[in-house]
Amino acid sequence: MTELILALDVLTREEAVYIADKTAPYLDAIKIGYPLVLGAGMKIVHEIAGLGLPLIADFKVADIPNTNKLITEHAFQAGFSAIIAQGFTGSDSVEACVETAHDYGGSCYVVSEMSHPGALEFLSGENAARIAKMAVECGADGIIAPATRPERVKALREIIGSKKILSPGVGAQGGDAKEIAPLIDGMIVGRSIYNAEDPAKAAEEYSFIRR
Ligand code: O7M
Repeated sequence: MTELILALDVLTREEAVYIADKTAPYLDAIKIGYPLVLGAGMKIVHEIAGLGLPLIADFKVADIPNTNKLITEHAFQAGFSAIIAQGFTGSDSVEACVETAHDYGGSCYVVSEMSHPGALEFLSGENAARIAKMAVECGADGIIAPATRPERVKALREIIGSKKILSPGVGAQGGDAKEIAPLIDGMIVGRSIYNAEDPAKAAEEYSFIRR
């Protein structure tokens, strides 16, 4: 079974509450990041948490260890149950997020390789592999890897074993849900659900990955 994670990148409280409410029956978790938090404020986290789904903080935390710790504490106090950190900052920064997340009984995922074309300029191949290995050594719960490049997901799986892979890039970015689903633990989907005329129906169409 692969989990379906909605990337709730809408900009207002009203849209967020409407879409989260309609799609919740088809979801395993909701990912909230800068677009919504900057648009609606952190109080939206508490409101969406009321639906009872796990909330993943996509702040791609990428700072020195102390700042990473402060950001992670803030996220868990706001109601998130997982946080996403960048891995390129190095093991001490990643450890700060992992340890803080675990102190709160939550999870931490580390971005190893991104899904967009520009990701190939600096953070793919050998560097992505090194980040994935480091994420495992730091005790992270899993990594973020690109649904747009299934062959890279397979290569990163070899490195991380049974740790989780959460994977964005299907739909709007061109990744194929059927192809990527068997390779990953969680599929992150944004625009092809929240921009659909009927977001609930669009989310339901991904239900085959959850069986
Ligand atoms: O389905 P989309 O393209 O509308 O949305 C994808 C979501 O995944 C969106 O929230 C992106 O910020 C995020 N994402 C990527 O698209 N690519 C990545 O490499 C990494 C992420 C992500 O979630 O990182 C944690």
